[in-house]
Amino acid sequence: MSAYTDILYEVKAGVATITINRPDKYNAFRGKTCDELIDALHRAGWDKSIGVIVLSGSGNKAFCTGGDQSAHDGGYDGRGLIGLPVEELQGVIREVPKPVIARVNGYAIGGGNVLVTCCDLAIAADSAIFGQVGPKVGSVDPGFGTAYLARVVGEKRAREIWFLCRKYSAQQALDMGLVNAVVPFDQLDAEVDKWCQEILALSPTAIAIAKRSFNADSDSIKGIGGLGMQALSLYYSTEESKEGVRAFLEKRKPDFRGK
Ligand code: 2NE
Repeated sequence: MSAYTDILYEVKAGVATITINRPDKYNAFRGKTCDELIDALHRAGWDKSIGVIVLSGSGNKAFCTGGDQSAHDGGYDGRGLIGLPVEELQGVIREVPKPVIARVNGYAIGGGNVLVTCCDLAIAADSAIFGQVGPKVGSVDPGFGTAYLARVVGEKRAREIWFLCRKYSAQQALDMGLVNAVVPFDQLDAEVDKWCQEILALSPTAIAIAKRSFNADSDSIKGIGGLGMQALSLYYSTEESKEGVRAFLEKRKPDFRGK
């Protein structure tokens, strides 16, 4: 892939940092963003000189707010089943044989929260805000976004997150096990670096085996995701789903019951 437009890719002393660089869209991803993220994750994931991958968003407002709603017209843009190849993106985070750390610098909403869920570790600024919004905007992220979230935070909490679409503070995310640490925003980079350095001092092969063995237990969720995306692509063609997208773009409350 030639030069990236939607992401930044930086390598420094064994750490690859991949940053979604669409701050005007609160780092929402479109099809091209997903393709670039997949490419960069493969690039870093199979480079033996790299021991840790950090995934982040640019600026101080958002880590990632999921699918770009301005590129959604009865389906997102892109080459995947629902447009966005999100299940491939989530899969590659899990498949690269090294830890992927989410550096959560702001809103982690919708598909952005799912990226945090899929990352091996997550370190958040105390200003970060987490949540799912699918049922508010005519969508859902089935598979790792639902079933694996339940593995991470527990069934009751995961169902609450999806059925009520509330927002959660960084401290609440820490309490429920969605993130590993919370620090003031101005200490975020130092904290992420500290975790990277500790990992870099350890055996990369032992870590790769550990990561794959953790994954083996939850890999069947990939099948749930594939099935769910098939259903989602049909749901996107309904008036009920389209009402959610329209309402978000028109900055009003959706009216699902009348559809
Ligand atoms: C993040 C949040 C909570 C912020 O709310 P607020 O009120 O502080 O700001 P506002 O005005 O909503 O957003 C600021 C600007 O960012 C854009 C907005 O349109 C707005 O632009 P301007 O009006 O200033 O020009 N923006 C934010 N998020 C965006 C997005 N995802 N796409 C395009 N533009 C976006 C609030 O903005 C929010 O809840 N955002 C999430 C929106 C959303 O619906 N995300 C997709 C969820 S579904 C998904 O990710 C998904 C899936 O369901 C299945 C598979 C894959 C992905």
